Amino acid sequence: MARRFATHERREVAALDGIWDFTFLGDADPDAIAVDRIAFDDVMAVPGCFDATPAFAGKRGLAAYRIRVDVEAARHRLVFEAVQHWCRVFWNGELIREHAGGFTRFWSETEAEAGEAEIIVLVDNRFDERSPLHMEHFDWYAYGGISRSVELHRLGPVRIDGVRIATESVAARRVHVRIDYTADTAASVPLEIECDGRTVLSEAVDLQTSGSLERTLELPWVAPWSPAEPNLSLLTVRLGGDDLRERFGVREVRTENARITVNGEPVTLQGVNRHEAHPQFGHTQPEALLVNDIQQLQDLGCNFVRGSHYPLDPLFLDLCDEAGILVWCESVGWQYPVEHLTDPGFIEAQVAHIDEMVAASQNHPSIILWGILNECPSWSEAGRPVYAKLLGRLRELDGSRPVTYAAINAHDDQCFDLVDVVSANTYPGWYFGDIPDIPGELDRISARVDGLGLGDKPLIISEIGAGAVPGHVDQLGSLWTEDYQSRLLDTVIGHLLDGQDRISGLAIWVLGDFRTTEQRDFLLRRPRGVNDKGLVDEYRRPKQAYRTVRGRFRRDKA
Ligand code: ADA
Repeated sequence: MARRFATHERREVAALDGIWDFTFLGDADPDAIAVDRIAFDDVMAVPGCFDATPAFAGKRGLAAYRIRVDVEAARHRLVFEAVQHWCRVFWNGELIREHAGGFTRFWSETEAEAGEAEIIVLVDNRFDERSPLHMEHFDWYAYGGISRSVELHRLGPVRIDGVRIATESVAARRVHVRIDYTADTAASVPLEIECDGRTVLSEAVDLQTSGSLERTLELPWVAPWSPAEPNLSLLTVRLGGDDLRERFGVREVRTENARITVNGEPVTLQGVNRHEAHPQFGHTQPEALLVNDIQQLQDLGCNFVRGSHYPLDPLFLDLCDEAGILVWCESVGWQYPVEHLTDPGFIEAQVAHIDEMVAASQNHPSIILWGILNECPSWSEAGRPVYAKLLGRLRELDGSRPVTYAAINAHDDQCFDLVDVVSANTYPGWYFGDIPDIPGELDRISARVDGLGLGDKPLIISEIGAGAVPGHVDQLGSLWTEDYQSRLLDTVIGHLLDGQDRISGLAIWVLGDFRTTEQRDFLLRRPRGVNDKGLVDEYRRPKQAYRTVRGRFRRDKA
């Protein structure tokens, strides 16, 4: 896929993005489909979301995608950056992978024969037991399709499956590198690591058929990454005949004295939540749209973005790395009921999804927080073990970043002791109370957290906002007007930036308007079928609140 750097030089990679053959199979049962007899009568863009296109708008069901490629006899890896939200992958009629979850990278491999190969992907966007992570009642539209890029990699006898680069010491410019590999047979092969064009390691290593190589590297020439100076480095690993390049930044994120610090410097997070959704492209994010969003974040004076409520496009994260925008990256989830959180199938699916999220995004220096389970029952005894398990899994995978979750009700939450950063969603002046109640509500949240004995943990308001129908104004500045939203956010920022010092992070709900679920009770609360708490509308046109927030966030840069 188009990243901001080439990920391979030696490994042969073919981009499969383009127009694929397509057909919509509706309510067909995927188990009953003979893939060799599918009649492809249409075409579809990859990446793309079929249910965002005019012909299939709003459709739920099974769809089939097909592409034909010429390959040489070799092991091949098909890499999907994301498929929404359940799929089966077939190579010349043979099932080679099933995947559920959406929003994360996965791959499947096959020993290909020389000649033309037919790749068919069955994609399902229905809500059923095949996709335990998706639910109909989420407050966003779960678009379906091959939503991010697809690549075909030709592999040799040794494969690099991942490279993780973690800062050990900023002062010493020391990083720890872990190279995960698989190999056809145990063998001795050369390992070479190059950073920013300099060879930093060259040796022979003994490989098993799978395993990891770990090395510590000192990179004295590298300048640290920070929001103000987002310096980036490129690390190329060559192992046997294979290679993989990753980009990283040397930086440390910690929590100290109730603040998040980057390289020891406390940061105040001022930013927004961001959905990856567009009326015409669904969850697919054309490059121009990503650039648009980064420009608007910078123009607003944001130094922070929360990826709500699923892992973000890798190219967006590349752009955040370059812009020095700090990111909260979270696993897919939205108000799952208690029964869900106690279902072993669901927990297993969350763990697999979290593993994929971390594998795909762990080298982005912009990511300073891992999150899970937006607004789920962290208030219940039954929910607590799941929070403990998933936060524990995140720490196991990556102990270098703080972990958090966004609580739906800070006043009765039971799991704040489990996180490094306490995060609360709250809607004073919208779902309860009036605009003048906002400072009191924010102060009560701080008091509750401190009252729990957690005064040393950083506290973030991870959502707060109000709906505004684009262009809607009246004499009263009443609910749903651009005036009301603007006044509400002005009060929020005024209090958080100038009225108190306990809360050190804010993510306004939300950067852009986005389509909500098709559930009727939601539609009755969401004019135009859109969650319209955006600072910009779904086509990124600024509302009045955009200018208000911009003025407040940029107060010292005007
Ligand atoms: C919640 C939720 C968001 C959105 C928001 C709203 O806090 O986390 O996804 O649904 O409310 O607009 O009501």
